[in-house]
Amino acid sequence: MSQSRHQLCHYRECDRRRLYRMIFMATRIPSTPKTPPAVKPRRDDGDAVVLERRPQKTAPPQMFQVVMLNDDYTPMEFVIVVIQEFFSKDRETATQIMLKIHLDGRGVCGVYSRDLAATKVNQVMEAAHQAGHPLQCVSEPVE
Ligand code: TYC
Repeated sequence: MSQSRHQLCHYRECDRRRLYRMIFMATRIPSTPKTPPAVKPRRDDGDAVVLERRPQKTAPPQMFQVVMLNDDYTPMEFVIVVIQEFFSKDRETATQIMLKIHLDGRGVCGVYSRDLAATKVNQVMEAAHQAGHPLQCVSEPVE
């Protein structure tokens, strides 16, 4: 092989290797970047500690149950109608609640926000008063 022909072969070989290397580099799956370590509270000068701010969690509002009380005089039918009207219950549910109150002395008619529970109590007491019945009902915070 002549000198120039030998050199040409050498260049071709070099080119081929470079090409293979380029293909190898171009098709390589890139390594995933490492996530930075979690930031710890810094202790810089003396006792000073820098705390991270956390999103504040708001407690759900306190709910109130409207409890109706039993008495010996208010007619059962009146109580059923009141529960249907002011607590949006169907007749069957209202009857079950009335019977529970009659047997246990008290029963929950519904659970509401503080203001709505107070309104329900006023509506029931007003309706009972208008009809001349001693029906009582109260609102109390749910545990
Ligand atoms: N105890 C009443 C009666 O026998 C009926 C009644 C039920 C009254 C529920 C009040 O909240 C009440 N007529």
